[in-house]
Amino acid sequence: MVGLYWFRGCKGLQPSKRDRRPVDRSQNVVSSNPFQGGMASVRSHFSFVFRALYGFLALIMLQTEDPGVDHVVAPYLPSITSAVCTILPMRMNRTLSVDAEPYEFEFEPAHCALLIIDMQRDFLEPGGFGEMLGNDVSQLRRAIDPNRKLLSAWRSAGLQVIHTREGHRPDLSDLPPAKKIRGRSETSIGDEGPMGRILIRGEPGHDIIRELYPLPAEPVIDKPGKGAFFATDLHAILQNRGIQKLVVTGVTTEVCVNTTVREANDRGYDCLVPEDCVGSYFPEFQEMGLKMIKAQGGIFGWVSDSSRILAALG
Ligand code: TIU
Repeated sequence: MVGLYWFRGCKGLQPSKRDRRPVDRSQNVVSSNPFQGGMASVRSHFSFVFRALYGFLALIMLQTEDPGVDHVVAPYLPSITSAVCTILPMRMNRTLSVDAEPYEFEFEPAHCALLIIDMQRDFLEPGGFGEMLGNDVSQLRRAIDPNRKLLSAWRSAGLQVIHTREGHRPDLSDLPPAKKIRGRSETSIGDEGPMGRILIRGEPGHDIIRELYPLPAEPVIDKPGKGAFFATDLHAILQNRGIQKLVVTGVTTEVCVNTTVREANDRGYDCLVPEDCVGSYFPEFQEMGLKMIKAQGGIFGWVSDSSRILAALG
């Protein structure tokens, strides 16, 4: 009996017609946001308060030992369910504002994804390929903890997370010869490195560091280039999930993060880069890579830091 009422109440869990709005692919941007303001919002708050009251009553009744409690409680279960179903979309569709440069970055949680770029073992771990090339990995490693905190808050809020990894097929069929020979290094992509074959999918060094390891539900984009949109299905995933804005973190600031933010900007996404969540082996590139993004009124994005994003998430 209780189960039946619960099931009926859960109809509200299905996306509304608004949320199932079509995606305008010809323009490469998603349709307008579904946030409701004004009277609709006031009505929604009232309805939530009343339904929450009923739900509260039902919870008190659940505490009783009365064997007939099923009959008493059942009528209120849809109210509990509706209250939950109402407050979740309300929280997801509110507009949040992050203190940022060149001006505040506004986003609705339901339409903003956290995109974590290439936090891979070979780039970040001591003994990896990055260090083998003579780079100071501590310059990148200081982005780990801020990323961990931001990722944790993003997950707790039920928001979308996407990870990327730079790498190639084991047969190197997607590796441009120009990229293979670039740098004239003795050891290059596809060769045996300190953590397996360098930048090859499936090798230990290619995988994401333990601290930021993806959950099963979080898409991982395997990208053959520096930008996360080149030769990947990232744009399709973002469009299908109604994402309009991105918080972009990861490494390295001036290479894969910068390239991805530029690609995203050209496809109609607004990007916010928290400076403590991105890293470069070179301090001067870290500084300039961020300056370039926010220059000229935010020529291709916004810059802030993780504490200000966490403050906005509340
Ligand atoms: N992810 C990324 O930035 N790949 C690089 O190759 N970065 C360098 O800085 N080399």
